[in-house]
Amino acid sequence: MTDIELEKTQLDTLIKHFEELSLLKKQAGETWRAISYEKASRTLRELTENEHRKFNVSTDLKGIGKSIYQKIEEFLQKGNISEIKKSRDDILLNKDYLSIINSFCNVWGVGSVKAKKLYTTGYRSVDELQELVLKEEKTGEKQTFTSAQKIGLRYYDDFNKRIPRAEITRTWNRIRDLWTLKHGNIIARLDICGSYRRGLSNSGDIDILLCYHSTVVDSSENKPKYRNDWILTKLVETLREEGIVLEDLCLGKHKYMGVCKTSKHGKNKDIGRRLDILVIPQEEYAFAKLHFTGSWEFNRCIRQIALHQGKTLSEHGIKAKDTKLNLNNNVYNSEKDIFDALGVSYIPPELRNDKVLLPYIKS
Ligand code: DCP
Ligand code: MG
Ligand code: MN
Repeated sequence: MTDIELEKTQLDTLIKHFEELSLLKKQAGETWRAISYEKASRTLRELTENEHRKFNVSTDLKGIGKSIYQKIEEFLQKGNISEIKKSRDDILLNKDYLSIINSFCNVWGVGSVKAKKLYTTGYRSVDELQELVLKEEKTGEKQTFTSAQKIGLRYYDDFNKRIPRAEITRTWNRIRDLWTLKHGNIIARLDICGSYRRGLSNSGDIDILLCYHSTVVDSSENKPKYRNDWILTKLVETLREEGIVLEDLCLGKHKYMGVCKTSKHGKNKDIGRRLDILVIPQEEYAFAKLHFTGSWEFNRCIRQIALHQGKTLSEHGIKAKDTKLNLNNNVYNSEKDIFDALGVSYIPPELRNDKVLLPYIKS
């Protein structure tokens, strides 16, 4: 290998190049490469202090191995290092890739596996996916999407619009009145949870939680007459008849997810809104209410506090961590009962953010 002798200005440019390479590799998540370019640039900077700027690959310079040496040679021959352009392009490509995958995952019902598959097939925008659905429906070709995903695509823009608080209140009053009119007062407890209950001025969806009077008994069978799934099915049926529910995304025994229309008039009358309804057994109600009020980060913290005390907290109840024994034997009627059991003073919904429980976690 020939000796390399560098002018001061060349050395300065090279240092800049290796610094940039280090940064690019860091951005690409290639930590080790980033460190090795950083080392090289540091060594070259030290070299500027020396009289001798001559070295070759066998010179024992810290951080300058064969691959760095080759890049220096390339720089001296061509005036640039091709790896820099390649790394810049990679980063740009990766950025596009991530933002496309993100937008696909933002379609209701599309997860990361499906999103990646769509990308690999060549789709690059939600618009293209929407066109694909239309084409497949027209030609009767094989279907790329489930029926829920198709709804997700049809309402893509709508689902990304926040729902004003007053619109949720109004919708809920309508739902409650309709239900009472048809089925009487069999619902024992009911709350709008999620961000609405936390006091936000607008929400991503409408989260309704309810439970029925478990004391209502069918005299012929001596069993609770109104089972969860019966209530849920009936409620959704009523809402569909009234033109409030537009589409179903999924209907389980306890949980319904769908699309509803909240306004008959006004500028929002044509927007499809996401509706979640949960029907919970009365003894689990307080736990479900705490969970579905959130926030997500608050839930994570309060579960961590329970874990430190050897308990696992979920939307169904509280258990001993090791024996898995149910600790719900005392009756937990309200959220306050759960806070009390964990030794945490009651925190109102408006304050249930990611930070409010930190003092309890540190101690
Ligand atoms: N939740 C949770 N973990 C999940 C999903 C939900 O802890 N994987 C809880 C916390 C949420 C609550 O359920 O606050 C309601 O879920 P939403 O997705 O409706 O979230 P928010 O209502 O908080 O926000 P948004 O206004 O976006 O609907
Ligand atoms: Mg919500
Ligand atoms: Mn929800």
